[in-house]
Amino acid sequence: MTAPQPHVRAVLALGSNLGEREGTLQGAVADLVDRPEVRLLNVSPVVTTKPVGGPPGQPDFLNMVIAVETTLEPLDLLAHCQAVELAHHRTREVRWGARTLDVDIISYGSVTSADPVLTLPHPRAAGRAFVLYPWSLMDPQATLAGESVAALAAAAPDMAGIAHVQDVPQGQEP
Ligand code: A4P
Ligand code: MG
Repeated sequence: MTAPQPHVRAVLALGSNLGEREGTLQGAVADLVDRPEVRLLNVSPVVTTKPVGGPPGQPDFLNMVIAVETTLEPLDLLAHCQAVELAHHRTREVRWGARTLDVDIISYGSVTSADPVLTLPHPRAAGRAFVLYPWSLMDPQATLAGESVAALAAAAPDMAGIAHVQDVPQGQEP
């Protein structure tokens, strides 16, 4: 008999700037929680954001974050996120280039890792309004490495590129 795995709260960030972006995000959220080891806790609004980095002239992104409770180990959760990316026709050609779907693990409990395969918390999240702002709307009290997510969002250089907030694609509760 195997011991029950602890449930860990993780925050995932989703982005899309190619194809049917809103439908992709909705489908990806459904796929991410379509297994017993991953339970949806909370969903942010969808925000429209100007691309940060990457080739010039790429389309605007839709970005959002979700909170999940999971019994998956960190690397298994990463593999699951990458499988969902693939299911939505993600290809990896240009770093920071246009993509139908990007799913990043922003935090996994209080785990820290410097491993380039899975760096925790996500090494660039603390400076990116396209992650921090929807996260702060979902959870105004959220912290990242001890700092207020809302305050980090307000200070992030790309905050001015957030155009508007769209309707929440589904209910706040699963
Ligand atoms: N990896 C390491 N740590 C993590 C983590 N915490 N979560 C590794 C997910 N992956 C992590 O990622 C490259 C490698 O990072 C993976 O193999 C994984 O083992 P990728 O998704 O294949 O490639 P990428 O996303 O193009 O590269 P990168 O460096 O992760 O890009 P970012 O930092 O995710 O940035 N602008 C707007 N407005 N909105 C966006 O969503 N996204 C990016 C991508 C850039 N600009 C953007 C947006
Ligand atoms: Mg990524």
